Amino acid sequence: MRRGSLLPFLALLFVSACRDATPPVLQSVVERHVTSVDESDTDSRASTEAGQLRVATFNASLNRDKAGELIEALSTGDHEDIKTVAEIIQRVRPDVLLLNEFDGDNQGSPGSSLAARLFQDNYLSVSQHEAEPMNYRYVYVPTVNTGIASGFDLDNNGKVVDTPGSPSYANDALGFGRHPGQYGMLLLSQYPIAVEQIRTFQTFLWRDMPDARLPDDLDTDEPNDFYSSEEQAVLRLSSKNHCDVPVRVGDAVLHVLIAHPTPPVFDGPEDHHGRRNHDEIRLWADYVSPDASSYITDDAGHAGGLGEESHFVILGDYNADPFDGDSTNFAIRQLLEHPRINASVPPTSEGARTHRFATQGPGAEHQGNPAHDTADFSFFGKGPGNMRVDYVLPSKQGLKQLDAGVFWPVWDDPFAKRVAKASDHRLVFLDLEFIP
Ligand SMILES: [Ca+2]
Ligand SMILES: [Ca+2]
Ligand SMILES: [Ca+2]
Ligand SMILES: [Ca+2]
Repeated sequence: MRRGSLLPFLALLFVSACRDATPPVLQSVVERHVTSVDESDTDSRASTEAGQLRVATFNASLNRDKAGELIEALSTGDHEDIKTVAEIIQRVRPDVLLLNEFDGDNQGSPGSSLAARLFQDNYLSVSQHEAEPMNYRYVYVPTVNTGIASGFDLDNNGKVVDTPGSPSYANDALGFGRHPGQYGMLLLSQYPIAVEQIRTFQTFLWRDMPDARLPDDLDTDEPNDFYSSEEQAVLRLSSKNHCDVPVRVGDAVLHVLIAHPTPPVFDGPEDHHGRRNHDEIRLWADYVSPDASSYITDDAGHAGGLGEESHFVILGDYNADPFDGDSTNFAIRQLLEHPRINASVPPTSEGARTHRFATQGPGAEHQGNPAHDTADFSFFGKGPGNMRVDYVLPSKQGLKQLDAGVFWPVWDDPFAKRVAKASDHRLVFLDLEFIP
């Protein structure tokens, strides 16, 4: 958020009471769960060593259908699935971590939330199964479009639903959510967040993207008219928010680009979710392209994207697999094949590679390498199959990828069943080094 904005997204640092003084430990445990972590490197990795950092994304499935429910679960410190989420984080120990599907609330300090504080104090700060506690010094919780009433019948079911709580309300909201803040985002960092330079793109309208793939009502001659012109005047592109959060690592600045595009499913032949997912991903592809970003306007009214010299990492659940699933035109390839993005070595796990449905049942028709999958969508044999949907994508500029992995234990690992119960997604991490 830039200075001078009138919009209510003011971000302030949330500094936790105590600094994490413990060195990264338990690497041997991490190595049991991931395949691509090089031993010598992880042994020498120190989270605060100049120039190196571990960056991760994790859809932790900490969303609840009623406002206040997550706060309730976080208040006790003894919720089993949340303890598992905290343990995963304590074992991987990312320096910068995005959590997707972490419900937001307006009961915390600006730029944070009560849920974020309770998660830190009651779960991350507490040793889970003897893992070392983790104290993140810096927090950013953006406001999100999910669960904000649009005032229109966006799902065309004949009713404008503006009372929170129901799926019909969620479908008419600016982003799918039964209450404001559902499926929100939480960014945690050991490095200072340059709060004054945060840029958010929550209010950017879909129709303001050149050649937007606005869906079409196939029964009319008019093109791209699934949403009326009145609806297009309020319909935001981002289903949650897109945020450029600069993090200071020594003398360098790392632009952490966070988002969570809508799933490309639950729609009809007009493909309205698929098209939105595609264009939400495109926003970042354009944002890191100096010759394509001039149309992008942030919530403070400033236009343009990142310059060629910027260091960035794109984080989040993008709900799109490069080879399988329902995404429109394999939308994630806009990022994976982008000339400024280094996607050369996908994170892998032994757990995904050896998953029961990796290559049979739901996975039988998949084209993608099952070892690259990051989410368990096999649903005991009845789902679309495991997918690669969660990404940590660094810029080629200024960053070298050292190691990468997906925290997906093999099934006979004692931790595997708890991990599978806590979330359908797995944590994805990359170790990065700043290079001249
Ligand atoms: Ca409706
Ligand atoms: Ca409508
Ligand atoms: Ca039409
Ligand atoms: Ca797959």
